[in-house]
Parts: sequence; structure tokens; C-alpha cells
Amino acid sequence: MTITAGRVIVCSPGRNFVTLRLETADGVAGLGDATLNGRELAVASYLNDHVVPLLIGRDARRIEDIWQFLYKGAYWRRGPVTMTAIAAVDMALWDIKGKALGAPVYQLLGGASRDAVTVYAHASGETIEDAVESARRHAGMGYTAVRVQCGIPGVERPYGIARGDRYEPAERGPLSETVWNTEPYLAIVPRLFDRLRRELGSEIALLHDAHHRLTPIEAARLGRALEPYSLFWLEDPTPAENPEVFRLIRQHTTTPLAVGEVFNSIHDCRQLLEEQLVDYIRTSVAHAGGITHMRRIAAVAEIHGVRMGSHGATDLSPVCLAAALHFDLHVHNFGIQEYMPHSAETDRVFPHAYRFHAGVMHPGDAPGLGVELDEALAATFPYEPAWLPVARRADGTMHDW
Ligand code: EZ4
Ligand code: CO
Repeated sequence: MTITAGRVIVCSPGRNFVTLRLETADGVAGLGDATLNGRELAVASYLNDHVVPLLIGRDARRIEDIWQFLYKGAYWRRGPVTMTAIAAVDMALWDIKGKALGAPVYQLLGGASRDAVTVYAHASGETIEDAVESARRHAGMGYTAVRVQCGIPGVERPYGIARGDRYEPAERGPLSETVWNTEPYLAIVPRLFDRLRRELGSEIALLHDAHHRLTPIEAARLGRALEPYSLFWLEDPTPAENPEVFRLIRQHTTTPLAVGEVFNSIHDCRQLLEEQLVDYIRTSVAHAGGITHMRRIAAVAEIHGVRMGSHGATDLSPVCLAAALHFDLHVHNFGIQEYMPHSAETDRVFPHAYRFHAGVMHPGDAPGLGVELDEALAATFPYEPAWLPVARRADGTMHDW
């Protein structure tokens, strides 16, 4: 199982993806997702220039040792670029191990802890009416959990509103600057959830993403205002760097909290977990060091009564979604998986074994991760630079997007 080659494939079937393909002397190859939205080529270079040369000749079966080698051996630890690159290698090695042993990755992790993985959909609309209608439509497709975002009076292009049939924040062409205003946001969100509960009833799980835009006391206020509507979670209320502010938020509200999509390692999660300051930790396989490292985060979360809630936006490729589903099906303290269906072009470039049916997903039983990359087709979708938007306040001050 000697690693003989590693190639980085950058393609853009509707949006940009960076994929690592590792090959072995036995002819078994594995795929890993290395996509870091808006900063894609940094990870491609990190892999091509600094990681792949170090992997040639190593034993692909030694997943743990290769993980430690890439993490400790870089000296410059953690950070999104490094940890996404390590994650891609880790996913590819689990894929290879599964294919070599003829088993889906979830079986290698210890088998299924549940029959299927509950996922939540994205619903949104410019107005409360449209957002409620979108949530109703998703409930009609079988989803039992829906994240809902709506437009904000006076705020152009707020976070999370789909244009067409999906929400895709990265934009090709020039970087776009949006203007943010917190007060009308804090006023409209409780009205949205009041309408949702009245129209959709108490059964459906409702989620909302504040996308790191609030101060601690604003987050506390929003959490409290949303309590009558029993949210499944309020996501990313404040910027991610200061875990201690969750103490203040917690003192004011019983709305469950979920954090972690921009975290890279267990060290970002530790205080939140040890003090039980959140209810769900939403790290992703691609950005938090792969399956190997996600298992450690989940183990610490479990002893503190916190569940996993994998990030699953469309900027995580089908390879990452598959890895997340294997992990979710196995990990005991699973909470919920975010699911935004990829575009038809993306699905054609990455044929996969995972399936969605009536609000749940299953990774399938193909050996490894169960995802392939059609490289000939991928080559017809060349990389196109795209940027995540930025946000400023009305007076021009930069704000968290
Ligand atoms: O903005 O994945 O919960 N989902 C999110 C996403 C993120 C994107 C950033 O690349 O917050 O929409
Ligand atoms: Co989010």
C-alpha cells in the first residue's frame, strides 16, 4: 500500500472544488476534499508543493501516523489552510483503506449507531411570507428539520437568501461588498419564527444561522426572544474567536447554541465543550483535520454532553459530504447534518453512493467513501476565481460577514 502519486484536481462544476487523489502501488486510489471557499488555490499549493512530495513512498495504511506526521511535522500547526490540507489526505487514506478492505468507511469506524442520518434543509425568502413558503416546501419533501433565513428591511443581500434554487455565497467576478445593520435583523427574526411556528406547527425542527454577526449581548437578546419558538439551534451567534463570551450568552438564554464551521481543531472547541457553553459542535471533516481529528472532537464533546452537527454547505464537495455521512452514521453523539444539495453539474462530476430520502441520508455501502471523480468531465469545468462577500456597517466600518 505504498503511496506512489498524489494529484490535486481543481475544477468548477458550478462552483470551485479542490480534490486530492492519492494513488498506491496496489492500484487503489482515494479521494479527499481540500476546498477552502474563496481561498482554494492556497490549499492546492500547500498540497502540491509541501505535502504530496512528503507522502510518496509512505504506507497508506498508517492513517494515524501520517496525520501526526503532517500535523507535528509542519511545525506551523493548525490554521485553515494546513488543516484543510491534512483533512484531504486523511479522507483519501480512509477511502483507500475502505477500498482495500472492501468495506464502507462507517464500518471501519465501528459500524452504524443509527439507521440513517437526519439532515436539515435550507429554506429562505426575501420576505417572511416567502421564507415560510420555502420552509413548507421543504417539509413537503420529507425534511423534519429546516434552517430558515429571511430578508431584512433596509439590508441589501443579507446572508443566507437563495437566488434560484440554492444559496451559494461565493461569487465569480469582482468581490461584492454588502451593508449590514443589526437592529432590523434583531427585530425581524423573532417575527419570522413566530410565523413559522404558527403556520408549520410544533413538530418541525427549526434552525437559524446568525453567521457570526452579533455582539455577545445582542446574541443573548436574540436567543431570549426566540425562546417561545423552541429552536433546534441558533448557529454562530458571535464571531468565533472568543469562546468565553458564550458564558454571557448562556446566562441569558435557553435557546440551544451551535458553533464550529470555521474551527480547525479541537483546540478551538475545548473551552466551549469543557464548560458546556454550546449544545452542538459543527466542525466539518474538510476544515477540522479529517475523520481522524473529528473523532477526537466528538470524543471530547461526548463526555461533556455536546452533540455533533456537521457543517454541510455546498462549498464542501461530495467527497466531504460522503465522509461526513460515514462519520455521522457511526458517531454516537451525533446531532444533525446540514444538507444543501449540490448542483446537477457537481453531482455529475462526483458520482456518489450516498442517497437522500425523506429527510434522512445514508452514505451507501460502496467500499471506501463511495465517491468518484470523473476527471475528464471535471476538466471541462476549469477553475474560476470566486470570492465570498464582505460586509460593512452603514458608516463604512468592516463587519463580520
Ligand atoms: O457561509 O459555507 O451554515 N452554513 C454556512 C455557510 C457558510 C459557507 C462559507 O463558505 O454558514 O453558508
Ligand atoms: Co453557518
